[in-house]
Amino acid sequence: AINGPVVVSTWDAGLRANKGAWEVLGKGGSALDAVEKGVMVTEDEINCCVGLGANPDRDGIVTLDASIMDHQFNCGSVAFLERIKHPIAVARRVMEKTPHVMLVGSGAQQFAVAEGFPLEPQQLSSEAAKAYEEWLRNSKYEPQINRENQSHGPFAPAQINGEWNHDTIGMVALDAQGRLAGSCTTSGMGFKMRGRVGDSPIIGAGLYVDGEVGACTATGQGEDIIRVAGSSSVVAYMRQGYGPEVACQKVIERIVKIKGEDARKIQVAFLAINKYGVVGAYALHKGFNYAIKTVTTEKLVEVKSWFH
Ligand code: SD4
Repeated sequence: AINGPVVVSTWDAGLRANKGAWEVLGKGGSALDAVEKGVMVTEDEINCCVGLGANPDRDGIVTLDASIMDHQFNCGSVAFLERIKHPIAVARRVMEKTPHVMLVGSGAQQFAVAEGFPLEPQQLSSEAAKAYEEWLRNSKYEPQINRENQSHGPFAPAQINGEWNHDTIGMVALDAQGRLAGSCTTSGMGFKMRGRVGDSPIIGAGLYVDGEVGACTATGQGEDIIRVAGSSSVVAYMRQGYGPEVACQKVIERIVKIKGEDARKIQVAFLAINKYGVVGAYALHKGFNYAIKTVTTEKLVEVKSWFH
């Protein structure tokens, strides 16, 4: 039996995003439409890490990454995209209207404009302008190549009140007809090097969907999600028969093994759903949560972690 429809998405902002997705799922719509509409809610909000209101790169420019995938291995993504409000919608157009999977930078922007997406002014939100100013004051205006310094440097995931905090939104859903889909959208790490691309727009890293098996999305330190082909690896474990939570845990354990002591300085979390609508997640550090919405529930769930 299929427990659909179900939608889950990363972090607290996921509660509002799930409502957006439910406008589609609740009416019997497709998981693909739902995951696009859902994360557009977050792209419209002022948020540290999603959409045009988010934190800029170290040169003061907001650059956005997004990806989308359906149950039949169709996928599309954009990276290093500037001045477009809804990167997720552009990613879907890449999927549906081009022979390609991924467009980046000025080419992605050119495609978006040709598709009728308005070119927004290049202007930081007042929240981001303030954060950028503070960052400029306290941080050396240079890339930090020393791993030791990464937890304090510009590539650091935000640690707020001692809790690891990110706001990339990743969403995976199962519709009433049993179709899976996923989406992921972000401004990436705050104050990143210009041109830096994280895991979120990389199919198999920030997002992966196998319609016969399950779907997974990731949040956290993108570099360490990419090097283990994170979401794809989680789906591979589900294909071997592991449940979503154990599948997520196994890939977190692989990161722990690879990173050693450095694993203490980064956050990574995976959120997965299988084709039966069973949801599971696992994080490197405590503090990660996801939002779930079904016909009967709507809540935030605290996720188990490797470090406590
Ligand atoms: C990235 N995974 O670009 C994203 C960052 C993130 O909340 O999750 N931020 O590496």
